[in-house]
Amino acid sequence: MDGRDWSKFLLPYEQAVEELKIKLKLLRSELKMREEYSPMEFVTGRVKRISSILDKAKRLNVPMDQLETGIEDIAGIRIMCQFVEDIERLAGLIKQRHDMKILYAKDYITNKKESGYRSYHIIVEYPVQTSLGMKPVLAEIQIRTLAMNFWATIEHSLNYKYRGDLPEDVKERLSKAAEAAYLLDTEMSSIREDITESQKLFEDRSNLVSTMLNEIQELYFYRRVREAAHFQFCFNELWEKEDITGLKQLAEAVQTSLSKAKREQG
Ligand code: 0O2
Ligand code: 0O2
Repeated sequence: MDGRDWSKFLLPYEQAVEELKIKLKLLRSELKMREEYSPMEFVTGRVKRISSILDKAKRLNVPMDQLETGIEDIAGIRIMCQFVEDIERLAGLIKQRHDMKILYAKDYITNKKESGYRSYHIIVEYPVQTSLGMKPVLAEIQIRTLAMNFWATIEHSLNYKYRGDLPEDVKERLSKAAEAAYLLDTEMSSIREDITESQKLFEDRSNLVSTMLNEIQELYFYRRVREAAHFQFCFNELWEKEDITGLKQLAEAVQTSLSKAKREQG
């Protein structure tokens, strides 16, 4: 092994992880405030342990003097999302930032790994400001759903336990669990669509009601008192019965009547 000072070597990576964590957590708060929903559940980060760096360098044949370019995840950030759709949104937001340079992305969601691993990785070059000047370091940002994270965490621990040599039956069970995690994500996405759909229906219904009630008021303004009173009566009845189709038809009738009144007036 070379005689490098590991603490000094890892310092800029530690700084990169801390800064990236803060920046992404701030993005999370900003989105929550602006949109009342954040596509980000939580953010974690770590600097790879020295033993893992050495293991990986050996596995990938990276010479010791090329660790900085040969190992891309010495600084690692992980963003967890609720829904698969959030991943694309976040990746887009990260790719348009100017405080890091996007090198490339690995989409293990469209192309899951043989192990069953799914996640979206973005490799970035992040400029760390040190006392010796600016130092660019590589960092890996992993974006995944909570289900993907659950699976990956368990699989990672099992691999550690069996030192990367998983018995066939464990592999098979992990593969089934990966399938279950995928189905869970799909199911949650469809529930999400239902939620969005019902929010939209609620919004449409609210708009329909407020527009119609304003138009009935306007009819009074045009002295169509009897008509307006009739529409108001129909509205009360349909509202009571929660008859949305009836309300839509009534809204059309109110609108026609109001247009006619406006035309006749002037
Ligand atoms: P909050 O508001 O508690 O969620 P730091 O002290 O900032 O250097 P940090 O960020 O605390 O380090 O440590 P780490 O390990 O990078 O990130 C842990 C963060 O992930 C913590 O959030 C945990 O609460 C959060 N976390 C871990 N597992 C889960 C989980 O299963 N669900 C949720 N919702 N959050 C989890 P923070 O940053 O302390 O903030
Ligand atoms: P850590 O820090 O222990 O998580 P490789 O494919 O490993 O030869 P590369 O090019 O870095 O090398 O690959 P990749 O696939 O982009 O992997 C980088 C990281 O993604 C890994 O880091 C894991 O965190 C995660 N990952 C990739 N494949 C799997 C998998 O099958 N299961 C799990 N649980 N995680 C995976 P490290 O180096 O393993 O380190």
